[in-house]
This record gives sequence, C-alpha cells and structure tokens, in this order.
Amino acid sequence: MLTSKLEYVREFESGNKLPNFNWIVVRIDGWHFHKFAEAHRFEKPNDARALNLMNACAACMLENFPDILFAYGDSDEYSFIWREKTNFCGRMESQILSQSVSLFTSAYVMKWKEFFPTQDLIYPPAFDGRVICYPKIKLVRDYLNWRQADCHINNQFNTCFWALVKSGKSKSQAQKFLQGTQTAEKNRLLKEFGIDYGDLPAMFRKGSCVYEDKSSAEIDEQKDPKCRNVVIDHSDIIGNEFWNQHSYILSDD
Ligand SMILES: Nc1nc2c(ncn2[C@@H]2O[C@H](COP(=O)(O)OP(=O)(O)OP(=O)(O)O)[C@@H](O)[C@H]2O)c(=O)[nH]1
Ligand SMILES: [Mg+2]
Repeated sequence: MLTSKLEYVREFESGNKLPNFNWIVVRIDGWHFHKFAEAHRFEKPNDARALNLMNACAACMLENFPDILFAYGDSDEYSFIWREKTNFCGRMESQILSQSVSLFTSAYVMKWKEFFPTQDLIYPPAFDGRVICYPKIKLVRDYLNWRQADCHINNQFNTCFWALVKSGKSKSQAQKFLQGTQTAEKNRLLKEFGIDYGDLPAMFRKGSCVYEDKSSAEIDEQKDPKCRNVVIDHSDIIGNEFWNQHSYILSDD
C-alpha cells in the first residue's frame, strides 16, 4: 500500500534513450591522469606497462559486452564503438555509460598488479566518460581517424619535449622551443638526439586497436562459442587497408 503511494517519485527519474540507427561511441578518459601518472612513477613520455594495462581493460570490455565491435585507445583514453543496432540497456545513455565506465575502472584496479608488480596502487583511479552518436559509418571512421591523428601529434610532441628536457632544457624552455614547429622539424630534432621516430614502438606512435579476430579464428570445439577471440594490435586505421582486411568489424550484421 505504502509503496504504491510512494511510487510517484519514480516519475522524476529522467533518462535519455539514444536514437536508433546510430553508432554509439563511448569514450573513457583517465581523470587527472597527469597527477596519477606522476604519483605512480609512469615512464615519460610513454609507459608501456600503463598502456598495456589500458589495453587489457579494453579487451575485458569486448569480452563482457558483445555489442562492442571495436575499441581504439592511447594515453589515458579509450573509445568503444557499439553496434548500430545494439539494444543494450534499451539504448539508455546513462546505463550504457555507467556500465562502461565502472567495468573499465574495476578492471583497471583488478589488473593493476599484473602490469605493475613492483608499484603499489596508492589511490583509486577514476575515469570520466561520454557518449557520442553517429548516424553514418563515415562519421565513425572520421572519429577514429581523428583520435589516431591526435595520438600521433601528442606522441611526437611529447617525445620531443622529454628529449629536450633530458638534454638539460627546463620544461618552459622545451615548450617554447617546440612552439609552431612542424612534423618534419620535430623529426629532424629527434634525429639529433639519435631517435628515429619511425623506430619507436607502434603502440606509442599509433595507439592500440582491440577487436574480435574472426578472420583467423580456428574452430576449437572445446571453446565456448560465445567466447570472443579478442585481439590487440597497433594498426594504422586512418588508411583503408586495415578496414578492407577487416570489413566484418563494422558491418554490424
Ligand atoms: N608519464 C606518462 N604520463 C602519461 C602516460 N599516459 C598518460 N599520461 C598522463 O595522462 C595525461 C592524459 O592527458 P589528459 O587526459 O589531457 O590529462 P588529465 O590530467 O587526465 O586531465 P583530465 O582528463 O582533464 O582529467 C597526459 O598528459 C600525461 O600526463 C604515460 O604513458 N606516461
Ligand atoms: Mg585524462
């Protein structure tokens, strides 16, 4: 009796249903990770342990949410592309977002020791998240191009910046020195420090892609058919080659 009288409070709940026929992108980003990286002694400018941990969390997302088709990440961020026709949580934005952020964060904490065996997790990491809907596949491709181009620009800048700082310049001198420099100038500068940009690990230069590999999946009768063969690589996703070779990823059938 009492509950039915009080149920009217439910009507105050607001929910946002994401539009049908849209690809859903969830982007997760580490909260104040400049501070988190410092506190946990991340290597500069790239800490392979931290990046591999992020990649493992992204793989965990694909294993738990079958409607995620593809993920791309670098630094402290990861983008997840959900099937255009997903009906996960009835396409309610707050639920898709909160489940994504909470699973990613708990995986990050659970897997920490595996990637940082000699560094304690000294305070709880947090991630923010946002949802973006794209009505056309071209927009999804352009979104991913944008994130990979951003990874390249940031990585090249950071590699130069830390090379200058290690050579004795102050942080503000290094910042000033790099202001307005183009890609070719940055590459020349790195060469002076004995660094060939193209030789740096692909994970640093290209970021990471996580997806289900259906092309080479051997039929393993012991394996649960629902279990996805999730792979991580560092492909160039701006060109068409990757997408031509993996056309099934975004085909959403
Ligand atoms: N040293 C080091 N730092 C990293 C690495 N990956 C990410 N970071 C740090 O994380 C930051 C990520 O950039 P942002 O997301 O713009 O910065 P943020 O401090 O997380 O700020 P908010 O996202 O606005 O909360 C970088 O600027 C670095 O300080 C890494 O591999 N090594
Ligand atoms: Mg951040």
